[in-house]
Amino acid sequence: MKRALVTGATAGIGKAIVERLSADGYSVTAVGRRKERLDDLASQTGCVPAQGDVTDVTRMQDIVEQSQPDILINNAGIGLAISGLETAEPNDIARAFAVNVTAPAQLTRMALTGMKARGTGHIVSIGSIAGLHTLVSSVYGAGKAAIHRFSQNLRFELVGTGIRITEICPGRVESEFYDARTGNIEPNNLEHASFKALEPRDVADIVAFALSAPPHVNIATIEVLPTEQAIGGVKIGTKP
Ligand code: 8X3
Repeated sequence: MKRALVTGATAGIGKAIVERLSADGYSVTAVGRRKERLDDLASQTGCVPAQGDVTDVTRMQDIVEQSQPDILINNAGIGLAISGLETAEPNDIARAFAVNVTAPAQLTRMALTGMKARGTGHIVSIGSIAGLHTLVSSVYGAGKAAIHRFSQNLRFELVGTGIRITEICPGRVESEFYDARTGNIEPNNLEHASFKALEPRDVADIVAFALSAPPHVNIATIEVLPTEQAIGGVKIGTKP
């Protein structure tokens, strides 16, 4: 049975990935900060709950050593400072990069040791269209762009090891990420979509697809949008 480690597992895309991979027969360790939600998820899916903050290197090392993942899903992400640089709290900028960039790099480093020893592994990172295209947020976009380059260059570093690197870049997903009540973002044009956004399980299905490809096939980068979302255009500011 393949072992998967999923971060950001208590809500949204991460929770949907845990549900999907558990149903598909993977042994799943679910990492998140909210213990009650993790316990609920464990009783629903049979996953192993592992409470912790992804920026806590010591705790993450323990979890990786315990779970020995064949598959690492770097899903945990945070929308701090997503509303704009000028209004962002200094600590929010630091936390955004810590969660969205540094933590996936650290976790990947930790997981690679066992994967290399076993000669097989799969790192899946949930990026964003904000990492591929110019969108509203400088800080959030920079973090997701870092994940894009991280994934591309890691593939280069690991060629010849049998380890696959997949990056999935969703557009708008209906999840708590956009819920101002969770404290991630202030209410603005990133609030819940007024159109049919992607559902977390749509992204989980793509993860399952990438994992189920034959070992010689690496689904490298997938960009996925709601049908009613398009990217492009030029913004012109007028200074009086
Ligand atoms: C954020 C994607 O489309 O909501 O990851 O700006 S979008």
